[in-house]
Formats: sequence, structure tokens, C-alpha cells
Amino acid sequence: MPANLPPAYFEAEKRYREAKTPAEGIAALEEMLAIMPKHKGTDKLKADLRRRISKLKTKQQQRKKLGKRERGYIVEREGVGQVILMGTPNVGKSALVGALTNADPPVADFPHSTWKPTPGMMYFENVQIQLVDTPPISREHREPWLLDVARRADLILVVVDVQTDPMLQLEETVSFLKDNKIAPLGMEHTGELTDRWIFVPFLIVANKSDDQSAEENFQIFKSLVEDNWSLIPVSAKTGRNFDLLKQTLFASLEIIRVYTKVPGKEPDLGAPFVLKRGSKVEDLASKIHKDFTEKLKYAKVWGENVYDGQMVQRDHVLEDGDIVELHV
Ligand SMILES: Nc1nc2c(ncn2[C@@H]2O[C@H](COP(=O)(O)OP(=O)(O)OP(=O)(O)O)[C@@H](O)[C@H]2O)c(=O)[nH]1
Ligand SMILES: [Mg+2]
Repeated sequence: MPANLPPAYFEAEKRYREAKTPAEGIAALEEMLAIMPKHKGTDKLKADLRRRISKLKTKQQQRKKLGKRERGYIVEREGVGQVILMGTPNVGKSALVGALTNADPPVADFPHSTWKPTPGMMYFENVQIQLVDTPPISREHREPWLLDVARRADLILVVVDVQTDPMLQLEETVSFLKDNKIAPLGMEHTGELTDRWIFVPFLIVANKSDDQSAEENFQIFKSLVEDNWSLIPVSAKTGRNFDLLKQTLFASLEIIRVYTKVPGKEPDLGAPFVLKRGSKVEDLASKIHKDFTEKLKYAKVWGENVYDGQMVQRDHVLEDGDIVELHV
């Protein structure tokens, strides 16, 4: 980290990274620009910040142009990953999103109570994952936007009701998706699929697994489902297995959290950098600033697979939880 940037700069940068709207992003970037010490060495960084501001301003304009009708069908990505809940009517998709996130979608004991996508943010430790509630799948009136939302998702959470024929519900949802060329990741090699398919990781949750009698249903369901599917019994009513579900979702997103520190100081463990699994020290550097990628000399890493403060090169692969000191 350049020693000449004051802590307030990194606080503003954190706000920039966590900004939920272009307006918030612009405000944070303007602040970073104002804090930046004025000398020749910071010219490039300043130009980069100005570029980011103008990009966000364009985005803000485009947003305003979108009509109200259209806006309802676009689910803007927030947090570290986007998970879409899909399933047949009445299985508890809205109840799960309501119980796991800050959103409050309508839950009803009649089918088809949800008619538009409703996103909510779910905390997992120090990051947030976006869950999106959707209307039930239906062959009668197909909503094209629902498939678009599914294609763009990082993961599809197929919800079934363990108390009422979960196998039939699973087959219905999966075949609906496959009819629209969306298949579970890992099925690319089965031969039956050709071009223009989209592969998305799938996870199945057997909702309404409230008690012991539901557990028996779950065991029967499990024995019927093919081995390569991942299933978790959960209950939106009692919160059963919510921790396991959160951990599994996070693991399926294939991301890692790393923390940066300046020499002699403690890292800010509340503000991770989120990178794809397999990322290297140089990927972290480029995420902080593109100049860092060139100037990076070495790094020191604290974490599970290294000894404390181990000196590593730019191609060192980082792990979830690593603390990194970049030396430029
Ligand atoms: N016992 C039990 N009931 C549940 C659970 N989750 C949801 N329900 C009930 O199931 C019914 C349907 O729940 P919703 O969340 O509206 O289902 P949905 O899948 O969103 O329904 P649509 O939007 O119509 O597709 C409601 O009566 C809920 O109270 C659960 O874990 N256990
Ligand atoms: Mg619903």
C-alpha cells in the first residue's frame, strides 16, 4: 500500500466497494479524490478515480431512462453472489427468502402468490449473498424474464416441499429449466447436450423439513434422487439447517475473502476483498489498483497454508481468510 494515503482514504474506498447504487459509489469516489494528497505521484490514481466517476454517472443516466415497467424485471446484482430460488407453487420460496434475508416477500397458503422477482440480502459471516425470490414456474404462462434471471444467476436454488411429493416437484422444475436450455453445472459431459446451453450450479433444498415426521419424508426423497445432486433439508418455519445452507451456498460460489494490511498495523477483518477461488497475489493487487500489478515486488501472507508473515511471490495462490501485506 502506498504509505502516503491516509486511513480516511481506505475508509472511503471501503464505502466505494460496498456501494449499492451508482450515487453512493460516486460520493465515495469523490471523497477519495478529495483526500488524495496533491503531488505528481498520485496523478495516475486520480485520473483512474475520475474515469470511474464518469462511468458511474453514465450508469446512473441509463438507469433513469429505464421505464418503470422494465425495471421490475431486472435484478441488479448485489453482494458477493446472486442465488435464485426457483420451484413449483407453494413450496416456500418466499418464506425462505423472508426468513434468510432482510426482504419481506408475501408468503401465502395459496399458490402463485409471488409474481415478480424480490431480492434480499443474506448475511454470511462478513459478506452478503443476494437471494432472489421468484414466481413459481409454470408451463401455461411462461415469463421470459424469469429465464433471463435464471441464466444470469451464480446459483439456482431449487426449492421443493418435502411434505408433498418433492420428487415430482424437482422433476418439474428441472425439466422446465432444461426445456429452456438451462442445466446444472457438471452435466456438460453427458453427451445429450449440444450448443447454446447455459450451465449454472444447482442446489436442492427440501423445505418444510420441520420435524421428525418430515425427516422420514426427506430420507425417502434422498433415496430417489440421483447421487450427484446436492440436497439439504431445511425449514423456513423453524430455521433448521440455515447455517449449513449458508455455508454450502458460500462454498458453491467459489470465492475467497482476503484482507489487506499495512506493515505494523492490524488488518480490517470486516472488509474483505472478494476474489474468485484460485486467485493469486497479483489478482488482489490489480483489484486494489492497476498500478499495483506492475509495481508489486512481493507480499507477506498470514493464513492457514502459510507460516505467519510468509514472503510470497506474485503468483502465490491465495486462500479464503488470508491476510496480505502488499509490497510495492
Ligand atoms: N410447515 C411449514 N410451512 C411452510 C414452510 N415454509 C413455507 N411454509 C408455508 O407454505 C405456504 C407457501 O409458502 P410461500 O413462501 O408463499 O410459498 P412460495 O413457494 O413462495 O409460493 P408461490 O409464490 O405461490 O410460488 C405458506 O402457507 C407458508 O406458511 C416451512 O418450512 N414449514
Ligand atoms: Mg412466493
